[in-house]
Amino acid sequence: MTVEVCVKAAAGAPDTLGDCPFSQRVLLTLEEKKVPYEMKLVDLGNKPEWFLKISPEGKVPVFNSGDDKWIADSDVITQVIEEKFPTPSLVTPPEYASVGSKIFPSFVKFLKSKDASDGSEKALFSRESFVKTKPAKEHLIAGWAPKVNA
Ligand SMILES: N[C@@H](CCC(=O)N[C@@H](CS)C(=O)NCC(=O)O)C(=O)O
Repeated sequence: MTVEVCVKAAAGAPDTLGDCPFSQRVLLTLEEKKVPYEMKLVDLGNKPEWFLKISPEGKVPVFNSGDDKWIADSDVITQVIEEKFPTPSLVTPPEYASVGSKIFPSFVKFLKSKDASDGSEKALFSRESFVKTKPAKEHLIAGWAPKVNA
């Protein structure tokens, strides 16, 4: 049984991981739980037939836990991963339910930061799972350019 996940390839570099936050979320979940998986990169600018069969809406990520049933939507996928691979739990304990609302301000701090050494980048991206799954700098945002500029 192989866990498989289709994620976005970088625009113009189909063999390289792209910059889709929904794909990254699923990859981070698998990495944090140390679930072995096979990653399939999908060129969204040139979607292959096999991909459209398992993802009729043409969206990534899609995931299957080894039973060949492909599931779409990162919210649903991360829930299924949590159920199938409960350890370590990534469910937010009730006492930390408000943590999500603190993440946004730290993103804002990072985005507005003019001082690369103020620790805001490190605070967000120093986890091993982030380092392992982050797209190359040249593919960040650039991958969205055709849509952003459309
Ligand atoms: N609600 C979905 C959104 C997924 C989504 O919009 N993915 C984008 C890439 S980040 C996509 O596949 N877009 C289709 C396209 O660009 O053709 C999720 O949470 O997984």
